[in-house]
Amino acid sequence: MTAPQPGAIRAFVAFGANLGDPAEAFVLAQERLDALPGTRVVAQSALYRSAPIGVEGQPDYINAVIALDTTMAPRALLDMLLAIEHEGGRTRAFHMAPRTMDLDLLLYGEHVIDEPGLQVPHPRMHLRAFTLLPLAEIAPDTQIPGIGKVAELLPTVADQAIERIAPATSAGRRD
Ligand code: PH2
Ligand code: MG
Ligand code: MG
Repeated sequence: MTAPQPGAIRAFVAFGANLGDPAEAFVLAQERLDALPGTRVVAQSALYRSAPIGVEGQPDYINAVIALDTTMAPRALLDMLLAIEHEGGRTRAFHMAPRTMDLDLLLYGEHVIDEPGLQVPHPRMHLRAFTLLPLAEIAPDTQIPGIGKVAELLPTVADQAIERIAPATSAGRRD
């Protein structure tokens, strides 16, 4: 992947869905992210299917990772992720409820942030094949601050079943 635009931060967002039409939700997420102020979607992984981790008896998840260049502050970006989830039909019936769209901020450059509701790097991203595989597909050399390089972490999640199902549909550009 190319270097971030001057003045912008390269951020990575995890997409997850196990309700409704995940492929459609993924396109909506990319369109809305690309339309944020000072923000461009610069890459997206294929879609990946895996069994839900941490919860039983739910449909499989469809996961992917989106790379952004943004001048938005991390908290403002997080607020926008929640707004896009809402537009994508996200409800919060209970903890770990099936969802039409989950957007998690994985990385914001090499910044380390630990605030209520905003932890970057995402504290479990390096433990999950459903974040590491799509991230490795688009940015294998990325450093997870305090953890290591994405490509070098892949063997540690090799026991987690995950299937790459389709190249992503790019949302396209408005300009
Ligand atoms: N998200 C969760 C809990 N478990 N499992 C998979 N496979 N994919 C997810 O995105 C996921 C999960 C909470 O956000
Ligand atoms: Mg979330
Ligand atoms: Mg999540």
